[in-house]
Amino acid sequence: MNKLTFTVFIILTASITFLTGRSFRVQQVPYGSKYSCNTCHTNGGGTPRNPFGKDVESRVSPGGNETFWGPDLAALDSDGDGFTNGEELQDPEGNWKQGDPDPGDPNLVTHPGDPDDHPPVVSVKDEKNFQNEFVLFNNYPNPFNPSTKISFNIPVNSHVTLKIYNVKGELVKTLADNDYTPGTYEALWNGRNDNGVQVSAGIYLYRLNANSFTETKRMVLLK
Ligand SMILES: [Ca+2]
Ligand SMILES: [Ca+2]
Repeated sequence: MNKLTFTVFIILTASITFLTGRSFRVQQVPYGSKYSCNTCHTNGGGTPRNPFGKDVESRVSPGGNETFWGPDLAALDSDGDGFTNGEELQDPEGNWKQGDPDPGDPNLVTHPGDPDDHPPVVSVKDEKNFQNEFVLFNNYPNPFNPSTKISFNIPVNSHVTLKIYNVKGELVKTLADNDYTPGTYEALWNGRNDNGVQVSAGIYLYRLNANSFTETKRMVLLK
């Protein structure tokens, strides 16, 4: 084999390895094709693997035919933002299988490899809890670590703010500041402030303002 043939052989081998390596991985996580390697890499294909990409990579065996996605990978919080990989990819239980339609709402899909990107306030169909009045529900779980869910109900179109304060009354995090149609909504708080910094353990207050309705409740972030 002369030098040129050898060089072409190496390039071809590397390309095939690269392409197959990328494609089989992204097809085995929900929304893999939509976001391609952006769910596995810090800044798109070719850049270093992010924490989620490393967790996926740890499941690669020779041949790469194993199923990556499942309840155990969905239950991990690879990027440490307080939301599980399943919550970020709209498949909390990790039930999605290769070949299924992508789960959940594409607009709500967030990035399991990026601690600054996580699920926003979502509308939840909750016939049992829906009431024809403003309600701020107790957060769950409480006490909590690392994350908790805060739900509210609004009976009419409302401008809603949902904010978290420390016991000194200082604003820690704005979870919602938007117009919402009647319904029940759920926000997740991951114990980080508006700058993405993990806050210390202790008592926090969450306040809902919706039109003229205001209510404040307490919750406890554990160490
Ligand atoms: Ca996460
Ligand atoms: Ca994330």
